[in-house]
Amino acid sequence: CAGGGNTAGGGGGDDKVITVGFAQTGSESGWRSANTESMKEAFSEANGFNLIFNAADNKPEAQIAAVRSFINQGVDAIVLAPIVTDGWDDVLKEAKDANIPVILEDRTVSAPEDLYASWVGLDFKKEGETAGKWVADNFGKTPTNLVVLEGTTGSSAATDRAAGFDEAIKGTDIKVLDSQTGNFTRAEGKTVMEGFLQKYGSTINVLFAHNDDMGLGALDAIKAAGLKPGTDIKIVTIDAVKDGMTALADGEFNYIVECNPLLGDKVAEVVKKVVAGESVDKSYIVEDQAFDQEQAKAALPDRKY
Ligand code: GZL
Repeated sequence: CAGGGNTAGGGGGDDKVITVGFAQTGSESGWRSANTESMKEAFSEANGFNLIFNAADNKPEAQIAAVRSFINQGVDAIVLAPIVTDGWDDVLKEAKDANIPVILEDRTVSAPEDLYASWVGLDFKKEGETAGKWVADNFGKTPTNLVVLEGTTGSSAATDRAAGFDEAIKGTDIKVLDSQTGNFTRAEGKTVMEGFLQKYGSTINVLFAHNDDMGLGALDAIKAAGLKPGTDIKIVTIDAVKDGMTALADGEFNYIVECNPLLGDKVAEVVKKVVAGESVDKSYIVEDQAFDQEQAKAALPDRKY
């Protein structure tokens, strides 16, 4: 109705700046850098946010302290990319008691669902299944020795990818020689792969790395051992960041399952709705795809990360 639509009183409405505390895992991988960039772009001042950013250097106790600090600062909302799944109940209860909504992005927590407003993430189990199906389809009918570089122990990404992968290779002729964490980093991926090569040498036929960065670290170890990655040892990874896709296009990797890090816009949309008191879904899953060497060559020029 003409002129009658305005609400009385101060600023209010949707022009209030939303102060958000974002507790990021750290900067362990290329994926994480792309995710952080996406979040900082989405939670910009131009988009109506005041972002307080903390990266916890992959240390769960530091990340819990960061969330507690956001509560003490009285932020309007907290966004959390939890390093590990467990240990969150107490501090999420404190946020709830302080009436500060928590929105999860990327990985998940084991805490009760009523302690967070929503989760924007990816289907890690499906990513693991897709990687496992590729190994089963290509190598499952003959005796094949596999080693695994696992992600951060206790993270939902590592746990769920392992579960999906293991299910997909069940009943095949694939033998898991060894499986250890490389903590999603290049450096640790290289070190663990060096250990695998010392122990199993050229009997290793396939490497499954839970992310590109550990696979990229393993490339150095494989070459130092006089073996040709992508040929002597087939490599399948997850993420599809630029360096991984380049290794795939160059024939050093054989298959990559994407894990989209560009979650910022969706998370910002959910935060605005939650702060405005609107209802949101408990979870939003972002779609992934997968690439072989030819598909990587075609996709690389247009990749955003
Ligand atoms: C997946 C994310 C993982 C990536 C790694 O969503 O949590 O953590 O696969 C990153 O590269 O370190």
